[in-house]
Amino acid sequence: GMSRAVVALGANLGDRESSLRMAVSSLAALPGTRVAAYSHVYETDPVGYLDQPAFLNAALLVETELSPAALLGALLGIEAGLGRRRTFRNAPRVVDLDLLAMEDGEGRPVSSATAELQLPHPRMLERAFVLAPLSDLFASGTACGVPFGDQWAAISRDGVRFFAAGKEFFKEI
Ligand code: PH2
Ligand code: MG
Ligand code: MG
Repeated sequence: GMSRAVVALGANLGDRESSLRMAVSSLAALPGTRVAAYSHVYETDPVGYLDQPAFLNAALLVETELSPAALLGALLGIEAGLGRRRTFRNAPRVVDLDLLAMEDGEGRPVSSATAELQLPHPRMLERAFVLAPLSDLFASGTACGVPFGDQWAAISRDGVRFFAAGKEFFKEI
């Protein structure tokens, strides 16, 4: 069957809204892939490198026949196609598409520890700008085998502001 994947989106350069929408429509157009659910959109203060504009962040639940490596390659291709230039760690970006967690076709969580791909994403539980959209997607508090609900209840939500309802924001794609 199809694998399930959780993808986090971020944008803080140029037309952030357009970049998020174009990234989602590009993802939905990948072979053997559909967007099963999208979160609300949040405006978030930068974390890690502070001297940069606010981000828009969201997350998607994706169903795909692609392998984890192929999906990661496709995400990097979409980033590059939308004009992402890689400079330094945590630098401002037109769009960032992070593969957070994945399940194989039998619903088993995928783990990976290669240089190219770490699954689950090693920092996903540290960031309220990731956990807020995850909590929209997974009322159970577990995302493709990764429990995050306790951490979402405990983490500071400072710097994470509701921006738009996902249903409205992504309806034109
Ligand atoms: N992404 C980063 C570093 N810092 N801060 C916010 N608010 N949102 C992000 O998506 C983000 C960040 C590295 O990918
Ligand atoms: Mg990234
Ligand atoms: Mg990132």
